[in-house]
Parts: sequence; structure tokens; C-alpha cells
Amino acid sequence: MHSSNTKLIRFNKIPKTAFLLSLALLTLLLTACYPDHNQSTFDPQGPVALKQLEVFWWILIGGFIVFVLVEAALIYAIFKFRVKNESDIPVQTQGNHKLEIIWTAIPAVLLIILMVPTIQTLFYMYEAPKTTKPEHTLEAIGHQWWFEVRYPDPTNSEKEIVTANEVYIPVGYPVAINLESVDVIHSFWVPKLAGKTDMVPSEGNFMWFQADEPGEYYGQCAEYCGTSHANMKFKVIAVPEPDFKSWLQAQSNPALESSDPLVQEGAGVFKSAGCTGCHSIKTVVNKGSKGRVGPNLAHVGSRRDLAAGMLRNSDENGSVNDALLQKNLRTWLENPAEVKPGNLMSSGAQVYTNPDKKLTEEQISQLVHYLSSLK
Ligand code: HEC
Ligand SMILES: [Cu+2]
Repeated sequence: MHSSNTKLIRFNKIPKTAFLLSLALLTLLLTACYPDHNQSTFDPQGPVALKQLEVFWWILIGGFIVFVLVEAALIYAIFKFRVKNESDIPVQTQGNHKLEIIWTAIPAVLLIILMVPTIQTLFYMYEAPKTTKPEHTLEAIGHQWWFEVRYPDPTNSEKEIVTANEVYIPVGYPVAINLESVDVIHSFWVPKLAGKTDMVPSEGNFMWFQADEPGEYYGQCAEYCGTSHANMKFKVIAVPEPDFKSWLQAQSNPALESSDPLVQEGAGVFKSAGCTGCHSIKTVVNKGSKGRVGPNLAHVGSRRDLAAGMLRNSDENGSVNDALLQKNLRTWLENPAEVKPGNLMSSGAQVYTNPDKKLTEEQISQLVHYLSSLK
């Protein structure tokens, strides 16, 4: 008697704690899904993300109905067929063709129903709309741990314009993106515009999306690719088409080096310290040519972020803040490994691997001046 009493008390306590705990967990989960989040899939801003969200809802609601029906049947069976008194043995059933056919047929029908929107969406994603303009076809190339982006050169079909970590697109137009990788598998993901698509080395891949509103959309590598995978971010910046064209025009120009003496000295250090081994400051290259190890720096001073989203150079409205940019460049050049563990600049550039070649304070200042002037 006594022991069953204590059991009762314990059982009473567990559900309360469990209930409170699961409530707390649920709250956490729900706040993570809040559409205002920069990387929420619940706030689609273009047709592809919207279609994908619809499939999600179909599957979730379908799954929920199945869950309720199965649980109801389970609870019904537990109560209906449980032992009523100790001496009673419930009816023992072995095999029931009718039941088995029913519980095979219902899931099959449900799966067929869910298959319709799923396959429709797969076809929808598979090819960009026929109206997609060739000049809106870009290439995104995964590198450990940043993204190279290439655009067709409007003035020469044999050439491409190279940039990094910022994907400018014309708002309201479908944009086709050929995906590639130079090393391991990465995945290109802009939650508000489209689901993730793997970037497979030498196999390539394809996706398209469209942004319905101008703005900044956060992207992220979504396939584990090594040490700094979590630090491999990018931004899609959707602007009106004329602005897109003028941005591209500006990108096609090589780095503009001012005659400011500090900038000139910085340009000298850039060459003598081996930076040109991995970074180019010319953006127009032959179509399909191999990229450099590091991001193109011709217009690094106009980028909203540094090192694939690790250091923010821009104010709330998206315009680059020069003081911030200079501070970030300094932080990066002083010790890139602290900003981004494992990055291939720290491990590959002599100025970090060879203590004798370490950049001096003066050289860093000159480089900061030079790089921040590259608009
Ligand atoms: C061994 C190749 C290598 C060398 C040499 C090298 N870098 Fe880099 N650099 C990289 C890589 C790779 C990245 C991208 C790091 C990341 O985001 O993961 C990078 C990133 C950068 C960035 C940030 C660019 C952006 O768009 O976010 C700057 C600025 C930069 N390097 C400047 C320099 C300077 C200045 C030197 C010379 C002192 C130099 N680098 C030498 C490989 C190199
Ligand atoms: Cu990754």
C-alpha cells in the first residue's frame, strides 16, 4: 500500500515538470521560426520560396492529420481492450486482412496526394522561367569559406565579371544561378528566396529565384564544409534593374587607385607582401577561367561585409561606413584567424606563416588605406 502511494506522488510530479519543460522548449522553437528572422523560411519574398513553403505546409498538415488519427486509434485501443480484471485475458488476434489492407491503403493514398504538389514544385524549381534574360544568369562558386560570384559581361560574351560574397540581382526578375565548387560540397541557401541547393565540385548544379521586393537577403552555406562552415555567409542584394546594370558596369572596372600617397604605398605593399598571389584586382576574366584562391578585391571597399559576412562594414541602411570598413580591414589583416578560424589566408599567406615576413603596423595602415579606397 505504502509503496504504491509514493509511486502516485512521483507520477504526479513528472507530468508537471515535463509539461513546463516542453512548454519552454516549444517557446524556444517557435521564436526560432519567427518570420522576422533574417533567415526564416516562413517569410518567403519570392515565388520559389513561396512554392516551397506551400509544400512544407501540405506535408506538415498531412502529417498532423495522420498523427491525430493514429494517436486517436492508439488511445482508443489502449482503453477499449485493456485488462478489466486480473483473471481476464483479452481476445488474442493474429492477422486481420481487412485491417491490414486499410492501413496500407490509407498511407498510400495520402502519399500520392502529397506527391502532387511536391513533384509540381520540383519541376517548377528545376528550370528557370522561359522569360529569364541571359544577362540575369549568374554563377556562384563555393570556396572554403566564401562565395565567388560571376556575371556575364554585357559588352563581351567571352568575358565574365568576378566579385565575391555579394549577389546583386534585379528585383522582380527571375535570376538563374549555375552553382559550382572548387573544393568540397557547399550548399547555396537564401532562406527568404529559395531552399538550399548543393554546389557540387565539377558536377555543378542549378537553381533560380526571384526577389519580389528590393532589399537585403541573408544567405548561408548549408552543407558542412569544414572548420569555418558556419562562418560562410553572403548577401543577396535586390535592386531595381537600372541600378543593377550600373552596379555591374562599376564592377567591371578594375581597381581605381587614387594618387593619395598612403594609398600608393598600400598598393606597393599589396604587391610586395604577396597578396596578389591569391587576390586579383582586375574583375573581367575569360569565361570559365579558374578563379583565384581569395576573393577579388577590386571593389572590396564597396562591400557591405568582409570575409563572407564575418565583419559588417555597412550601416543599417546598407551603405558602407568608411570608419567601420577601415576598422574591419585592420582587424582582418592583423589576425584573420581570430576573425575566422581555419581561413585559408592565415594558413597560406607568408605574412602570417613566416614570422620574419609579418606585416608591420605601418604596412597594415597602408594596406587599410589602399583597400578601403577600392570602391
Ligand atoms: C594564400 C592565399 C592568400 C594570400 C597570400 C592573401 N590572402 Fe587575403 N584572402 C584569402 C582567402 C582565402 C580569403 C577569404 C577568407 C574567407 O572569407 O574565408 C581572403 C580574404 C581577404 C580579404 C577579405 C575580402 C572579402 O571580400 O571579404 C581581404 C581584405 C584580404 N584577404 C586581403 C589580403 C591582403 C592585404 C593580403 C596580403 C597581405 C592577402 N589578403 C593575402 C587568401 C589569401
Ligand atoms: Cu559550408
